[in-house]
Amino acid sequence: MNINRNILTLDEFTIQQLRDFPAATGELSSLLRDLGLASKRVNVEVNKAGLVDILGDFGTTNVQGEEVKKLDVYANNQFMGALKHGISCAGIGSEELDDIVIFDDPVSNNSKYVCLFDPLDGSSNIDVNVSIGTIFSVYRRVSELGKPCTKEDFLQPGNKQVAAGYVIYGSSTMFVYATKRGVNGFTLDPQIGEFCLSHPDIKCPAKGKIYSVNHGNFFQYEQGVKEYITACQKKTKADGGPYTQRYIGSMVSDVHRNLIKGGIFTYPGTTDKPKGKLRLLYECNPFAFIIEKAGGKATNGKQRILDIQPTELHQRTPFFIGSSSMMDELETYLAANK
Ligand code: P6P
Repeated sequence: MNINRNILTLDEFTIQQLRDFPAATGELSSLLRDLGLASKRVNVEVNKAGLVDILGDFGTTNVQGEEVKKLDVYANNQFMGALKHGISCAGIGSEELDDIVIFDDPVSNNSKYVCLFDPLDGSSNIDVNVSIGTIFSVYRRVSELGKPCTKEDFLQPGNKQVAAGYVIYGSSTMFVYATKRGVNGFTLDPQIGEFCLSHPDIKCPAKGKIYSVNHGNFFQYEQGVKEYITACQKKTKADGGPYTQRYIGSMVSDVHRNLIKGGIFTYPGTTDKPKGKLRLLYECNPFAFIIEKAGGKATNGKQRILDIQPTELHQRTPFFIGSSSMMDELETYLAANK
């Protein structure tokens, strides 16, 4: 029987991974499907945000001290709810919540994984219809199965992640995730309501011509960063340029573009904010895991992001991520100005 199933859905793909790895229990596949379901629910609201009174401030501020938009709260609750009602997650950490949420029920306490997420990154762009995204990170627990998960489960270095990914709510909605076996992208087909494999085995080009930086902070950057940015501006055809500067102000969009086309994204520390703005656990670690599985690099300017030992749930880090050759060139400027 000739079954034309050349376009795999996310669910079919994750289940196929089980076929290829019989030792797998299916818990990770189940967790990824839970995240996919929550993403579809958030996508519906993001796509109609301008039509219903879901815009505007929720009247509170989150742990980051930022205005909380209603969609942030909705997205947070969708991802937390999907994971709590699943069978694979013992607890979560979220940008929107001060502390971890330990699910602490018999099924969850026997679940192997914990998940960290930024439910709606770039939410300040919601009101102006700029692409936004969800970012997630999955760890195998280090705490004892059968008991509630603990803070230590969430404070593992990024090199211990078992999966990481993001959803980009853009001109189309994509679910991109990485495991040790590589990076795969799925585009939502609204006609069937399924994420379909559209970008198999994503690799980040070793070279690129796009650099992403907030030039408004230029004079607050360290010397090596300023010199690298200036070098990007001076690139000619003879040395792999000219480069283009692209900065959307929505990290998921900027990093996704650079992952596909090649490029470098930077959110350096500044004199005002030496640790930068971006969060290690649920923004930088997941993207660092993804980019490395795709052949790129990610550092804090001094060390590999994935080797940083976290100490706090919401800690920030300077962040540089992208094509390997561009990251190598950046590192020469940073090293020359230590
Ligand atoms: P700035 C969005 O608020 C965000 O967290 C990232 O998605 C984005 O890359 C960054 O902040 C933009 O920050 O300071 O350049 O506006």
